[in-house]
Amino acid sequence: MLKLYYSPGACALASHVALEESGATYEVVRIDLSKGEQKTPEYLAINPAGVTPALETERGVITQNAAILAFIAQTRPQQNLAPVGDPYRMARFNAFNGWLGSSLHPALGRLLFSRPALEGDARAEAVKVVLTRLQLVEDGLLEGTWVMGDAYTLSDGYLMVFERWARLNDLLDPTRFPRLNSHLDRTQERAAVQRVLAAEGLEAV
Ligand SMILES: N[C@@H](CCC(=O)N[C@@H](CS)C(=O)NCC(=O)O)C(=O)O
Repeated sequence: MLKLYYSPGACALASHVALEESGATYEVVRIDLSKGEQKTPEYLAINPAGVTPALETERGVITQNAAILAFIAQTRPQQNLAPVGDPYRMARFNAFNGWLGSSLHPALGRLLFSRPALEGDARAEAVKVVLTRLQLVEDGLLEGTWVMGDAYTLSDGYLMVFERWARLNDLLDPTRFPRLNSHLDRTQERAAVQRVLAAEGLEAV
């Protein structure tokens, strides 16, 4: 059976939502980042990078949200969770998810999770980078009401993770980011998302 290693509210939420949306049978293992459980020898044997998510499959472990999302969508094509039958559109799906993992996530991570916390000019610069990247999604990267246009895909659950972090930290001004705010609200209304939030002990924000 598929087994997801996740940390509540962290970026693994995207993979957790993807599994729930897919209807797959899966189990979850909670890794408490605040206790350093991601660095134990047992977990490093699963993901040597010492981060969540990691998805155990019958063929081995997959890491990186972007790869896990593509795997889930491609192994359950009947669920229409990504444009799996169209190489060009699938590349666009992968590109968006790759950008989240390599650009928006690191920018937010630096601002919100640096220890010691950023202060002064360093913090102001980090805020500027985050807002610039959020603006890029607001103005150009959303193809429609959903990331890929008219239909929900697993990219939407992934984007939701960072919209949640942004809203929780007063970075998602509704006047500046109306599309992102509406996208976050609509995504959190989905039944599968609500089930996952409850399972992780979270609430819609
Ligand atoms: N690009 C990776 C990022 C993974 C990542 O950085 N996960 C964070 C949580 S959001 C983590 O486990 N951090 C623990 C640590 O760095 O010790 C992905 O999407 O899977």
